[in-house]
Amino acid sequence: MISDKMLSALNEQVREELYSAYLYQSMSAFCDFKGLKGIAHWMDMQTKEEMIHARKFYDYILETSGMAKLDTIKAPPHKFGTPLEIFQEALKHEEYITKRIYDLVDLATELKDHATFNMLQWFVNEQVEEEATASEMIDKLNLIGDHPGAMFQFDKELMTRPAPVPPVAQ
Ligand code: OFO
Repeated sequence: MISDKMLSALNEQVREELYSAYLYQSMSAFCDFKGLKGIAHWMDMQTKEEMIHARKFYDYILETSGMAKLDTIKAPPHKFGTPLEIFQEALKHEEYITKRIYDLVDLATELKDHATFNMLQWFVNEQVEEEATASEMIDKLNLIGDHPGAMFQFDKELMTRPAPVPPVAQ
């Protein structure tokens, strides 16, 4: 049985992950509108990945006999800047999520909740990957600069991102 304090923090994280999905979907819509179909597709796949994150927390709450409480999700921004600025915003968001995951790990440690601590290790590793991916895109876009041909190629490459595969239940 999970403590009320941990349960409430995990429910809050479900909402944060759903907001992440909402944010990336909004970035996708903006990029699609601007004709950047590859980045739009990449953001679409990222949205699916965030839904998997939300589901993983949700399933864990149910598994521990907790009550999953879905709360209001705030509206994401609808206008973004250049592709470089979009990925910079994505990185900033991922750094925020990493901090939240670390806070959850700290709480699990404080409460001696070993099961939740173990579950969270998947997210600790996942956040390393999430930040690295956004950083890699920023590096590429810095190299591209305002070269339209290179941007066209970059956008085309992002079209190849496959759909994420949900992790096997632990
Ligand atoms: Fe992007 O990692 Fe979840 O929120």
